[in-house]
Amino acid sequence: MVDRSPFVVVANRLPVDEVTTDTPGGRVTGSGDSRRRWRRSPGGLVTALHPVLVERHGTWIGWSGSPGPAPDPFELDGINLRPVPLSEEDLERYYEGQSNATIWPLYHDNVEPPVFRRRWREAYRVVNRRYAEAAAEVAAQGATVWVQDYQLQLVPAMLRELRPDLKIGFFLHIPFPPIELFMQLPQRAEVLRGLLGADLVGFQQRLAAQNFIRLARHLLGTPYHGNVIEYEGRQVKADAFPISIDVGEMQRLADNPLVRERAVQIRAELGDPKTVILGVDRLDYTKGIEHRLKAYRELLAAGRLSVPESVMVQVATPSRERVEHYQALRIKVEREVGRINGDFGRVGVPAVHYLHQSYSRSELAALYCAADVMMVTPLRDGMNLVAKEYVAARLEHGGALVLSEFAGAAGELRQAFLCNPHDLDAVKDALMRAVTVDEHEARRRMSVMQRHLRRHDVARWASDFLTELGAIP
Ligand code: ADQ
Repeated sequence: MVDRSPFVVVANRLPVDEVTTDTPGGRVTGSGDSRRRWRRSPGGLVTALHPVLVERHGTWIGWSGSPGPAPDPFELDGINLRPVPLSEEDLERYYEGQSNATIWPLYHDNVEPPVFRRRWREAYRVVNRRYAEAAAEVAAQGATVWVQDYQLQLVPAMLRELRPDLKIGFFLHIPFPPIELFMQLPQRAEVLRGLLGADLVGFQQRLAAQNFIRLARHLLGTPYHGNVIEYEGRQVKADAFPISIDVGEMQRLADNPLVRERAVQIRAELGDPKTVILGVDRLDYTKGIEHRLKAYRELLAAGRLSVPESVMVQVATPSRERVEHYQALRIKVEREVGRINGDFGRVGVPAVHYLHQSYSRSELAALYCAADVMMVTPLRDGMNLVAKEYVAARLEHGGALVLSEFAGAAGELRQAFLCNPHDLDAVKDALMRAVTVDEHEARRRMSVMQRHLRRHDVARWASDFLTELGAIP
């Protein structure tokens, strides 16, 4: 039994991965048949929250990553972990269905049509209640509970009903849509009331917080002043907390001689081209991968870029592979890659290197170091950490970032080559400006963005949110 905690994080996933017997490393937990090995998963969120969790004897509630009964609660690296069980059916309906085929596209400007299913909605409700009950069980009297992201929007209200003594924060990692789009959601009032169960609702951008405040007024008639909503005799604050990365970690990696050596090796393996253009994304239709490839193809066709002087590397991390939209996207992207290589590649010299794989942090850092131009062109993105990682990894190297105006990161990384990803000519122009920028100008832009990131890393994001939550009476 896990002790009651004064600080609790609730997220869809636990920040750990189970290690199989043939993988080295990992800590053993439990005893007898229940002995399992776990390793902390890499990621900014856990890095940022780890010190707070350790200091406050915190507990993290989430799914372990394997369907079926949940493992017993355990401790790893000073954090208490409380697994929540998800069955195959929960995964299909709550996670792949309602979270990733309904809410995800709807909150990303409907870039793919959302699918609405009553049984998914019901599963979302049931699973959200399970997380809320787990939080109610482990939270100490008057504890702070921080709920994360779009999979768990009903948890704040459910938890408040069970435990009115708690201080509840919620952070949405993805965009929050304008009223007209949100109104399509069949569960709209329930989701809105779910979020209003929190004391503080955090968003990536100010515009998203404003969308939320206006929506509450439109749908429930709640009065507000500034960014505080009056709801059922309580005050709910909505504010922007742009998330960031562990800047120090990325800079240390980029400074590591082995990583630098690997970057040189990558360039050599690519045939030492003049310009390496890089894309790193989850294979997701919001990331604008197809648009980017098309822009590159048109530049090659027009002779504004040529192979082998320039080469593109597109890393597309496998993601949500059982969801239909994602299967269709993979086919489209791979067809486009094939077309470009068919038209512009030569034997042993492809125009696009396409990698549908996951990489270690150090290999990613080496790719960032090897790239002259980084293309981050999502059609809509809450923040986009890849853009920030590239900037942090560049140290003194210069390099250029092409960045979509529709990524939250565009609000901060103003020295990037900004573009509207829906406007192919604008993407092509931004890419050409990035390819041809002189070194001095590139360094100047990069150093302004680096300075911003050094002052706004993920630890500051977490502390800003928790300080504001703590200040709410
Ligand atoms: P994501 O949509 O997953 O996050 P992003 O912010 O770019 O997008 O984060 C992706 C992370 O995965 C980065 O840290 C990146 O390094 C890593 N990654 C990508 N490809 C990889 C690969 N092949 N191998 C290993 N690691 C890889 C959601 C929202 C974003 C928001 C974040 C955080 O959609 O808008 O920025 O949450 O709030």
